[in-house]
Amino acid sequence: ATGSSPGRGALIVFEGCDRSGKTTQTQKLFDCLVAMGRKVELWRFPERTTGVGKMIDEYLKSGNNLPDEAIHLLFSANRWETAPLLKSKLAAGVTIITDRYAYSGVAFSAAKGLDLNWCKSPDIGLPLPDCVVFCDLHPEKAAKRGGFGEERYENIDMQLKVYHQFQKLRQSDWKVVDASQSVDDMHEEIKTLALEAMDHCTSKPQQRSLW
Ligand code: 2DT
Repeated sequence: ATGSSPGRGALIVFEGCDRSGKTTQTQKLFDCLVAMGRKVELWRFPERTTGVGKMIDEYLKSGNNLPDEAIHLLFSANRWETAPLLKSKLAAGVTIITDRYAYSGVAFSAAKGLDLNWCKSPDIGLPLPDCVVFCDLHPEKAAKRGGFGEERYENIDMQLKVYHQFQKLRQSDWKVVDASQSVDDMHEEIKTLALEAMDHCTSKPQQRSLW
């Protein structure tokens, strides 16, 4: 035995507006890390398969009309219900890549007019990401990629407001990646960032929390 502990996994969060390539890039990063033999899982928020997640899914498909505050708290609860598993995976050395996290939670609700600090409060105490990759694509450009989908929020007015809120939330340590470049170039940039974050976790054993 080498005697060295494997260290904790990294929490790598992807954020950005719709059609900025988050889903493509999270999948590519996941496949690449698996091929490198790393312990890694691909997550997403909302996680629509849980009880809370099913309510969120219904809301997004406009099946129910909850007040903005109520749906905000459900999105947060959806993170909290999976947080124990998330924490234990990270502690066991599994790197978690996630397609959206609490920043989407705040950006979307604040875009609807809710107070930013109110929006942040229910997520206080969730695991702090080790790396936030912001897939930066202006919604006007995103719209040219073939239009938005059918779900609630998937329209240009909302996306512009969300983009603006993301700018407010953006912190100096965010990794802002130009999402107008090619899929492969973007992947190479992200791969480097992810590997750096994973290395860093060995020297930062303590998992910190939001915000
Ligand atoms: P997807 O299109 O990525 O499945 O997201 N959203 C997401 C919120 O309003 N609050 C949140 O906390 C999260 C995680 C963003 C579905 C939509 O849900 C929005 C788009």
